[in-house]
Amino acid sequence: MTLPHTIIPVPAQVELAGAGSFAITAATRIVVDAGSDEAAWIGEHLAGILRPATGHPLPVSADADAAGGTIALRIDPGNEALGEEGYALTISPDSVRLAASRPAGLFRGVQTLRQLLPAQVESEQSVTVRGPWTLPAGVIVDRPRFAWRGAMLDVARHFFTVHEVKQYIDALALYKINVLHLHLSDDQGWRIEITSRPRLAQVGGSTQVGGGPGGFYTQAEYAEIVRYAQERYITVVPEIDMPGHTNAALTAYPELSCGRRPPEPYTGIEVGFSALCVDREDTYAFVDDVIRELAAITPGPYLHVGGDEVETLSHDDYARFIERVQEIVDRHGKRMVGWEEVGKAALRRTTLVQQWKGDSAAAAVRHGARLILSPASKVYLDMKYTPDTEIGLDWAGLVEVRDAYDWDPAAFLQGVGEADVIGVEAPLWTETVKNLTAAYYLAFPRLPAVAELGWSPASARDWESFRLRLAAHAPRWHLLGINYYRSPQVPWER
Ligand code: TNX
Repeated sequence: MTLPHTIIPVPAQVELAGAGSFAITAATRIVVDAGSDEAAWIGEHLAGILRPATGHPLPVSADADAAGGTIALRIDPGNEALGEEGYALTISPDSVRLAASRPAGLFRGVQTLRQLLPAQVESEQSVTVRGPWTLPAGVIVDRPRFAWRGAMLDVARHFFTVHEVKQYIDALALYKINVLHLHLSDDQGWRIEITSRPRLAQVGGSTQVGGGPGGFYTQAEYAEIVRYAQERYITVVPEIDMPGHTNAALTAYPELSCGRRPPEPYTGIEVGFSALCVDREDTYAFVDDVIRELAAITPGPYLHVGGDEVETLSHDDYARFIERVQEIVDRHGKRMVGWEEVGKAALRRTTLVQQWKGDSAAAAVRHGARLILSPASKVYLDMKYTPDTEIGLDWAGLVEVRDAYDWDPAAFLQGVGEADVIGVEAPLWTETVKNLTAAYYLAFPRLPAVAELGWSPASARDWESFRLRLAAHAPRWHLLGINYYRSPQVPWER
């Protein structure tokens, strides 16, 4: 079977007619709309991808007319049908035109263009011998099925540096993921500086699973991650997990614990034992300090407050706590996101509920909340692929590539349809994940599977086609330094 293309996620509409191709040569220019900083940045981003491997200069300029030999990037707000992130890519032998109604769509389209070129385009060295750098003539019109296509990285169990997070963001961008959920606090570590509560990072940040040194982001470093993600049209959603998963915070401020358990640094991987003292007013002053500072440094509309796995509180105490936190998040101008347990509380219609283990999230839908689907048995990237996988957990089962790919978010939960689902997200919990190499091994190839699940129309998705396209991405990952699991379900190319 020869594939017409190997694009992941598969576009909504593709017509590659076979009528010739456009060659990127020493004379090719990139032209962008005059007066648009974002288009100029996206043009430079494209040039930055193409220049090293092709060795061509590829100047970016704001010329009005796109003559022959140009790749034109155009933002046309009139093109409403393309929505926030859609794009239309038209390739003919003498020019390439990429049009979108919003800059985010242009950026997504650039990733498609990138994937239409040979994998060697990802090389950092000129490999002109691998040319010609041709794009097949045709038309691609594409837009996402779901608005939320997320990846979560747990930087609490093991700390990841700013540089490592940026590398993960680069991998997300290639697959049109648009949300990076950062799990910033847990029993084993607190990872964000809160200036009004300095001990959180200083004391709570000094541990991690296995006893390593931990670490935290200063607010400036966090802002740097947010900016890097924003440049790739990825929204950062920070999570401070509460009222459970708070042992690290309690080691910093023991008075918040009601003396429930003497807070000692924790470097194991059990869950469910810690909780903030929900009936003390001090606790809400603490929550307000944290949420206020986090809201101020987070341009995106969402703050995730966790809410999972609290085994030490009554149903009512838990629900009251979540309702007060929801009010605080609202007061600081953000929308709350919580793990499915928050459905025990009275939720606002603007709140998002993240399903992960069961069907309790379906109840939240009846109250008007929308769901992010992250079923552990399908998309938890920390689950082992097979019994032999050297890292990862298996409490939700083994998750091979096909398991991650072959399901439909709009048919997964009883009573939860397409309109109730804002999208899908693939969490990577890091109890067993010490570094980026290990993170990539678990994320690839399941993350591209989830990316396609979230972006592509159900009618365009097909396991047989996906596994062949996936196979063609391996050479790209080799050049990008992305480690991956060579699943026997995929006929990998060298
Ligand atoms: C469950 S998923 C958790 C996490 C663990 C994960 C390990 C969720 C909301 N809570 O605390 O890291 O399982 O797979």
